[in-house]
Amino acid sequence: VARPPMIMIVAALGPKLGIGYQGAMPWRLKQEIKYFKNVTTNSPADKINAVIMGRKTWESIPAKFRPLPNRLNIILSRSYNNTFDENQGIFYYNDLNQFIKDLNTGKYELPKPIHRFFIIGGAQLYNTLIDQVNDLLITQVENDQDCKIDTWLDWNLSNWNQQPTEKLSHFINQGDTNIQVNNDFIQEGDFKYKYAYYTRN
Ligand code: FOL
Repeated sequence: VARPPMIMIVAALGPKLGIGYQGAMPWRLKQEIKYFKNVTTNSPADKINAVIMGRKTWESIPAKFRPLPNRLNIILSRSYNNTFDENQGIFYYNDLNQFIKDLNTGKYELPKPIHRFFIIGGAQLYNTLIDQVNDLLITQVENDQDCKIDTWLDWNLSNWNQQPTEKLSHFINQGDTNIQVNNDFIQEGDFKYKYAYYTRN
């Protein structure tokens, strides 16, 4: 039976739920972004994932990396008119639920059905859409030096549970990939981080 695609959040979070500084991320973590790429791309062979982002996050992605390849890209902004750029494979929508409705009513002929929706930021989207998801793929970033942050999330994670690493591994390795994860900190420059998986209780 066909199941509706799962919607989840993927984010890298610093101390006190800090996520940004001056319109960009407060850190540049090469291995971590590879993890992001793997996790958001990986799907069973007959399906494709979708990434959903706000307009400012889209603009923060280096031009040479966007649209994020091998994923459907959905950009949200109040000023968009719910259109699809077929050549680039980019959807411009002003409402995520309208996009899901248009998918369900067969408005678009997709190359493959959608496996998972990943909400990839930024702060505005994370804060408003957390109520619509049951799974969070969180990279918990700590910094040795003090790093500047001017954007924090307003999440209350008290009703969420961190899952064991085996569950994270099972969750992200759905296709034929074998993304290695464990509970250890990874060090990159001045930062260290670990990968986590939260679900609602
Ligand atoms: N979640 C996590 N865990 N880490 C992130 O870096 C992250 N970033 C965003 C949202 N959630 C995240 C939003 N910002 C790219 C750049 C910025 C960005 C998201 C993605 C990007 O260029 N990604 C490429 C890979 C680039 C590379 O190899 O350096 C991609 O194909 O995904």
